[in-house]
Amino acid sequence: MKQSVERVLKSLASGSWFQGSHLFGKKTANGPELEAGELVNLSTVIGSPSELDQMQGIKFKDVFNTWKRIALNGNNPNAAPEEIDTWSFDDATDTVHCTVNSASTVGFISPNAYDHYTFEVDISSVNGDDDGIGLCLAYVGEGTSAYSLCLYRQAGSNVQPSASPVAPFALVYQPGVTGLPGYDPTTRKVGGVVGSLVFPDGTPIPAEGISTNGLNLGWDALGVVRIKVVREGNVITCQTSKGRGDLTYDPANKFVIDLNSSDDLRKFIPPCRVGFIAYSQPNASFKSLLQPGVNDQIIDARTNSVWTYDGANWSNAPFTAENAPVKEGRMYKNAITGSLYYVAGGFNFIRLN
Ligand SMILES: [Ca+2]
Ligand SMILES: [Ca+2]
Repeated sequence: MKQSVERVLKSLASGSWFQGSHLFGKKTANGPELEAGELVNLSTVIGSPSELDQMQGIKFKDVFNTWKRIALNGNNPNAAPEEIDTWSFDDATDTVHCTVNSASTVGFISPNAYDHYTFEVDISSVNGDDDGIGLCLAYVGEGTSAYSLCLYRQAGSNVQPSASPVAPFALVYQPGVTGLPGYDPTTRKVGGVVGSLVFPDGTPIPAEGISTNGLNLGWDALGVVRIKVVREGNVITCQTSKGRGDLTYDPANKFVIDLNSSDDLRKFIPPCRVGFIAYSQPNASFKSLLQPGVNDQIIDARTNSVWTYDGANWSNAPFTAENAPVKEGRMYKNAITGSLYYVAGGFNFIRLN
């Protein structure tokens, strides 16, 4: 027996087992074999409509009630204390709206930190102002001092925590320092594009950026704008749609930054908190399509199927024994919903918690 176990262990592929591994039976054409694996695996498994809902999108009820509030200027996340709570929440539509024409960058910062994510959000405001709505892509610091990388989508004004002219789609480093390679100390900008973007009235934005405020209509005319951010370790890719009914991504309106390109940006290389922001834009609101911390494939234990997202819609397809995303005889925990499943023979999901 001892010899056969040793033979099995030696036959396992190098790197396939480690301290704490379990051995599991495996049925093959040549008869039974053993393979190593973890007793409990992290998974996107869901078992109810509300859990599916939870996995498919950020709940703004949670954002409103539990995420950190900021009224950011420079390195001070509480620079305008009177603007910290300037958000309303609508339970029926699960949306938040900015209630003021803020002087600081107001918003919400996530409790969790990420270094690999896809963040895709529809931003909008029914208000006629033309200022900034966006995302915080990385937030480092606690209490009274923070470093941040905030992505601003500007409808048509030169108002943003930077100097005029501003790019209509720009990543801004705060508090900012001089001497950062690729960093403009006047505008605090570390990346951004003008590309083929237009003012809310359809006028092309000049190549040098926006140097006016209030001349070309506002967010109520621009409508819904889609933003997609993909962070793969050090590299962050940002894309935006044009607005005015166009939700597609023109490659002209994309930029990439590498956090490993300077000492100042390297502070954001560890997993960082993210968030939703607005700058001087009343009624700013968000709809999250894909969010950090969630895989784009969700396993449905009710129907032995998987949900996948194509960039616009979720679709559902059954899995078979051949392409199953789980293995029989293993346990799967969903860290977001807290559920725990044991997958018995025949891919029978048994809920333990
Ligand atoms: Ca304005
Ligand atoms: Ca404003």
